[in-house]
Amino acid sequence: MDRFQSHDYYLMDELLTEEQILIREALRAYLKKEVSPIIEDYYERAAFPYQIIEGLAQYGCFGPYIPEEYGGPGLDQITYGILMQELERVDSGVRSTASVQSSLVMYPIWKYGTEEQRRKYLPKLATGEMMGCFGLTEPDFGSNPGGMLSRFEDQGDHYVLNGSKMWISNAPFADVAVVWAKDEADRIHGLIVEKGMEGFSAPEMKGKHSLRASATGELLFSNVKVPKENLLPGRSGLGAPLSCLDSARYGIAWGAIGAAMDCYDSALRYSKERIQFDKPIASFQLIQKKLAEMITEITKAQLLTFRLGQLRNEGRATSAQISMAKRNNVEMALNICREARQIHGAMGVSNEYSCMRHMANLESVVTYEGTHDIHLLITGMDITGIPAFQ
Ligand code: TGC
Ligand code: FAD
Repeated sequence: MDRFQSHDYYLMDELLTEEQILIREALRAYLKKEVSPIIEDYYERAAFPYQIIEGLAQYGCFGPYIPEEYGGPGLDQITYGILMQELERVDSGVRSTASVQSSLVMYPIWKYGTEEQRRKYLPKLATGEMMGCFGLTEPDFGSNPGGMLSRFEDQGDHYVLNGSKMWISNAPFADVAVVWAKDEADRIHGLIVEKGMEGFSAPEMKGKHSLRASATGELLFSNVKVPKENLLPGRSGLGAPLSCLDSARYGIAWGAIGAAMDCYDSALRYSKERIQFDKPIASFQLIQKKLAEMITEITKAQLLTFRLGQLRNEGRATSAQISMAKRNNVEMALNICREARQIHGAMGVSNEYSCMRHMANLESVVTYEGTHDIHLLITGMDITGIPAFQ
């Protein structure tokens, strides 16, 4: 049973609107009823729970900030963050599916697509009738996507795409892939590749110890004919995919707090119930130190992220500010999962509690969307003006 209770130490809810709280409570109730009871089983079987797609769409998790004219709910950035936090409180893989659909598929089509592309894809992506994935990473180019080898050539009335991507969330079941590849002039562009195009396949990658309830795959392109109308014309260069990452990384900054809150809540409850040496373990100073530090770190992350949300709403958040929040919050969440796992003793390694699953999931989150160290270097570059990537 999902016994989660929210902890709001600095009364952050007072900063939210009534609508934001209603949206959060509705999603939380849905997740507690339909997703929490099944997530451990899907995680163990390394299967994606397709049946939740409809519910996630219904509660606004696919493209929360996409305007209503394109089928989205037209919500603000703080509500988008709150939704990601609720999803990741249950499982980072569930949040991943929504992050990719929203920020890495709908966002580039909305921002850089033609009006025809927006009308063709966005409404179906918002309802989950169509699912998408985002192909940037290649076998030899992860942190350095600018070196990518995937290419497309102009063949008159269409393009021909060749190359491969790996570690792509949602790839095995995606109907559309937003794929980043270079043209003959070495300039990076986004292309919308559809399932069923000849020469395109998306085999599943198996054997993950992390994010097991999320499907990950490769994208393989062998002379794939892509219609010219599938190019995203609005922006080219590495800045185009990186700007989509800004939106997804912002969602992760909120999401990671959700995983941390779940672990803290579980550890607090367990420590009051578990008796050792004739006392609840919560009465020992060492346990209190862990719990006190956890709620302090969660509260700091909540404040950082709320302010970032205000800046995003005003269009003033910088990429470097987003990097700082993603890096800080994911590390904070990982540390809290580890401490919470210890408070649960041996029970912490069992699937009766969520700490170990959250911890394993966050090992992917700390690497994808820019590794922990890449985000540190982004902050370093921002404050010194000197890039130290190479
Ligand atoms: P650099 O020369 O610094 O920049 C190239 C151009 O991009 C611009 N730019 C950005 N634009 C928008 N947003 C950002 N965040 C931007 N960062 C840079 C920059 O101004 C420049 O523009 P221009 O006009 O001068 O050309 O590029 P670099 O090659 O030195 O690389 C910089 C670095 C290392 C920071 C960047 O490559 C990077 O962020 N690497 C990490 C790669 C990454 O995050 N991959 C994520 C793949 S997708 C994923 O993981 C999804 S997981 C999904 C899930 O399941 O949730
Ligand atoms: P590398 O870039 O090879 O890095 C290896 C190590 O070297 C890291 O510790 C890194 O910090 C360090 N390093 C690299 N360069 C430097 C440097 N200049 N200075 C100091 N240290 C450095 N990608 C997508 O495109 N779409 C997706 O949907 C997607 N989903 C993913 C899902 C999962 C579960 C995972 C695990 C990954 C996913 N990724 C996706 C890929 C992810 O973005 C990459 O794994 C990530 O960007 C890091 O690339 P890499 O794994 O090749 O590591």
